[in-house]
Amino acid sequence: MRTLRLVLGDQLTRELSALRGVQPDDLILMAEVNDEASYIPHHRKKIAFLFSAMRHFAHSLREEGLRVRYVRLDDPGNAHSLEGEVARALADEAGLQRIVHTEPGEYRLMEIMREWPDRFDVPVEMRADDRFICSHERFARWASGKQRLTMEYFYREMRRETGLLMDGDEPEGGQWNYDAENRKALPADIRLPRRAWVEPDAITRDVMALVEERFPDGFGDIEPFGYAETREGALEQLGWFIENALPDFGDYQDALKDGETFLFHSVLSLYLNCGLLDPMEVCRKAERAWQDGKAPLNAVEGFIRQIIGWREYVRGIYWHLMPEYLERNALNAHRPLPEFYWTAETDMACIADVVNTTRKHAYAHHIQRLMVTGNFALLAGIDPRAVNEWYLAVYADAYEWVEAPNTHGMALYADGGVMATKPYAASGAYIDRMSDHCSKCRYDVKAKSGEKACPFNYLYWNFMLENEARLKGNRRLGPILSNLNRFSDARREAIRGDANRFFESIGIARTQRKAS
Ligand code: FAD
Ligand code: DLZ
Ligand code: SF4
Repeated sequence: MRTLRLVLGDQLTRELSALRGVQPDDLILMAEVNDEASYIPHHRKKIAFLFSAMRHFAHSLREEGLRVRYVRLDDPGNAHSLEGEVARALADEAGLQRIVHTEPGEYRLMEIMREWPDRFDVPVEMRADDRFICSHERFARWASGKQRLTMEYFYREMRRETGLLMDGDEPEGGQWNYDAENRKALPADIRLPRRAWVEPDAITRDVMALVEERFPDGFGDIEPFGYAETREGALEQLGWFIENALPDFGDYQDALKDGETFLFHSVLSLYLNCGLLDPMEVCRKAERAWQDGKAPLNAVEGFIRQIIGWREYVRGIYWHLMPEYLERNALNAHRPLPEFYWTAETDMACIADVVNTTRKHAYAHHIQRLMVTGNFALLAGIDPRAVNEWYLAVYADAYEWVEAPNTHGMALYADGGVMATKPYAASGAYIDRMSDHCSKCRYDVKAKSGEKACPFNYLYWNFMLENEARLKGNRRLGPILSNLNRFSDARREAIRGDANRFFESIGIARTQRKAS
């Protein structure tokens, strides 16, 4: 049966379920469309990366002798929606008898695609996305009947099922998790590995010019580029990481350094999420490095946990709880997103550094996302919709299945505690301990109140005051809330005064969080 096979921009693997059984006279459809490129104000490097990776992937399919209909963003006649492009392909080529595609990674697109059997005259087959280790059914089975969906227990099941770092039924080294060893600040004299960036080729250069022309006012730098665009290039990046950064990945996983974003991180999420790398092959290579004595267990276990633990877990949570998940706003947060999330124009050195990095690379590492921009948004009570939109837009690895649980759940506690047992709220002391930002900041991280005080300090207590009633049943916050309970009225007023003055100064005082 001649088949139209649709491949989306984040499905760039020859192993894709939609390509299974492909025949030489089938037609593979790939399309650059405005609906996907503009539904959120994506970072321009994210768009350029994905379009170039799509074009390279289409090229590799053609080299294999397969037929590809590739629609460019500026092609005349582009319908600018995936549905419109499927319709155009069916109209232009007679004899296509069915449509096969792989389920999308975002709920918004799933809702559209679920309608396709009624929209088209030929049968439509939507196949499972089996690039993940844990299927939707497997996750639902794990979640069923549980009061708490604790990542650590999910992760242990994934370890058992994959056999990664297992010695029979027991974890290698006798422990499941070595996180306690993974919270070191960077020594001042540490040598950071220098990354092997990729020179953009002619295809990437074309795409960069297209993005520059079509999105002249969009967020983010296109140059310098530097990311790989093919599976071979992504495999080289993986090899570089395993050799040069994995050994120290564990120790300095949580560290922050002004002007340095990559540190010992892998910078592989953009390749994993668009299909250029497979999660199991990445984990197997890391496991091999430990077996060969090239990387310690705390590093390799920590790295593998991020992939078969966190990555699979957040996808499970997303599909298990959508669409209701994103409607939650458990802390009733309604302030608008400050302008400095886009401009980096703030005196807070830590935030300016993360936003600058984000603008330059469409990348920030986990602690930058969670404990700097995420923590600020949590403390300041920024509306989760605005925060989710920002994270979905600005990172090259961002798709809602992975962005939303991390932002809505982990960073903002907007899901009311599905992902985290307590809000990840932290004062300036945490950032000072893990970074060198504070020594470069105009604010004083030791000062608790007044003009010069680090805003994270009084916003931390203001957050506790605003949410005192909502959080009072949370046992993990017990000691903090009892401390708060002892604050005099004058002290409470001073905290509120500092916070309000600060909100005024950054232009977000207009919507107040409703009292609990
Ligand atoms: P490394 O630190 O080298 O980790 C290795 C791999 O583990 C990553 O490549 C990634 O695939 C996986 N991983 C690590 N942590 C997580 C996590 N919490 N959830 C899922 N996978 C994880 N990750 C995304 O891929 N896309 C997003 O849109 C995204 N949004 C985030 C938003 C917020 C507010 C926060 C706190 C985290 C977010 N993350 C997201 C998770 C994490 O920050 C990134 O995966 C990581 O920073 C990517 O950089 P890396 O490849 O160098 O990761
Ligand atoms: C992110 C993205 C962008 C910017 N552009 C396209 C596109 O033009 N065509 C396409 O097929 N996919 C694109 N994508 C990825 C999709 O948005 C992604 O497949 C869905 O969000 C589901 O995860
Ligand atoms: Fe950030 Fe406060 Fe440190 Fe400045 S003093 S860098 S605002 S934590």
